[in-house]
Amino acid sequence: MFKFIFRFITRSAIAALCVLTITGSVRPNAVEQIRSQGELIVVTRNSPTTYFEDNIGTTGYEYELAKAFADHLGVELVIKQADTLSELYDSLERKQASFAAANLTITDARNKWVRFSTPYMNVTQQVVYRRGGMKPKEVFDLAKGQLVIASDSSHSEKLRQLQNNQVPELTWSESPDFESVGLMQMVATGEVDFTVVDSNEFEMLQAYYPNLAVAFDLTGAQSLAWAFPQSRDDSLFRESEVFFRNAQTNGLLSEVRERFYGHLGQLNYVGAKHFQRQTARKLDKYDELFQHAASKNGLDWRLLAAMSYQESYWNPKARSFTGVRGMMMLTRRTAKELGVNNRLDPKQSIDGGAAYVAKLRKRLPERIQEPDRTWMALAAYNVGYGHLTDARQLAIKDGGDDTLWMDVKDYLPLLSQKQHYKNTRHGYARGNEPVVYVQNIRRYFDILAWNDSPNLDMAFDSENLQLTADIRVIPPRL
Ligand code: BLG
Repeated sequence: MFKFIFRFITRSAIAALCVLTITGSVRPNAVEQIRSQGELIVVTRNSPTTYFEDNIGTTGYEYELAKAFADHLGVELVIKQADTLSELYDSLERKQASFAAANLTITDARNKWVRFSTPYMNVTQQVVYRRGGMKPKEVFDLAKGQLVIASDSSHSEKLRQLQNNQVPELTWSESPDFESVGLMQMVATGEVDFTVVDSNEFEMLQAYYPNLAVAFDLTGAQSLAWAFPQSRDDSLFRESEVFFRNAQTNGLLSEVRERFYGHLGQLNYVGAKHFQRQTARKLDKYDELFQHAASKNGLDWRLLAAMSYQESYWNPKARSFTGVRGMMMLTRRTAKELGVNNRLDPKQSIDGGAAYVAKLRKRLPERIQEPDRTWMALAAYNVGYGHLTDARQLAIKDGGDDTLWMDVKDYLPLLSQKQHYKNTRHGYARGNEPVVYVQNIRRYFDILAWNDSPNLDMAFDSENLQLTADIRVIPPRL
């Protein structure tokens, strides 16, 4: 009898196992499903550090990285936009997206319910205050002013930890509707005293809000990563590990980082403040000239405006010691070549400068792709095409990649050192200048592009930011 029962049980178990194996092998895993649907759905937020649309198209650090992962899988990227962090978590939980790519810090609380990918960037949490306002020196000082942050954020988690363990008097307000741009704007306008944002967000937005500064770091280095919903099927997660491993070795990660963060830090407080003031005062007067010249030459008008600001602070009568003149600072020789007879005439100068940079961009070898192509054309505009070519040659000789601005910008400064320039075709050049030149223009361009961005407009518009949103006050624990 026992024997019979035993046999029955083993047989049933084997049968069940077979059914499981068969159905298991029939049901496609996450990666197979994504491939058969032809799309990867990723949830993110609309912000300068993640994903935004400007007039040229869709971009952002997270967007570019997710796009590269979609390419790796051979599918289209579909972006699902969440307005708040809780909305973002919600769509993860409901599995409406394969993962979240949204400047998310790996934290203990989040680690309990999501699975984080390989980290791709380190940040610190920073306390931001307004210059001339109350400057907190340490966490205890935060209780002296109004501190506002985003709910469900890593910042909220950190403040709660501090309140529980060291600073029970800590109090703050939080709302799901706030994100870093809005919070920094509120501190900048004096509506509130402090906020907490991630260092990469501060770095990116600092030029936009020159009257803001970092009071102190609230944390040490923390990692940003993609968040995958917990699931028994980890095929996509494992594929992301392969992707990140490749992205480390083939340079993709450093390229994307360079593209969005490489030029930051160039603009100091005075520079940013000046840019803001001049934009308000002068840009209206010339924007039509920039737009006209841009459309004639297939360029973005904001690039021309950024160049002209870097060249002359939008002063048509500008002149350098070397006799270079006008809004786009044409040399006498280049002006002649371009048929510009009056360099002090804003229209002639802008049209000439636009035609010249467009020509340089065309002249570069085809294997140099955007945006590096534009950055190199700018460098050539400033230092001369010949010197730029020399720097590219130096990069090649040294095992660098001459199609990447990230590499070429390291070799340009060598053109001022004899041991390097003596072997080049065009010899000595003040090679550091075009590097600073390009970085500044990129910075100005970012600011002008954000001013113009249909999506980010809302966030930058102070009328949309009021402390009437869904605010929760976190009281002290005394
Ligand atoms: C650029 C020319 C390039 C020229 C290089 O100089 O001027 N660009 C324009 O005229 C638009 O054509 O290249 S070359 O023709 O191949 O030799 C090199 O000679 C201008 C630069 C020079 C710079 N600003 C546009 O960026 C300038 O004004 N330097 C002077 C600085 S200082 O204040 O006098 O020290």
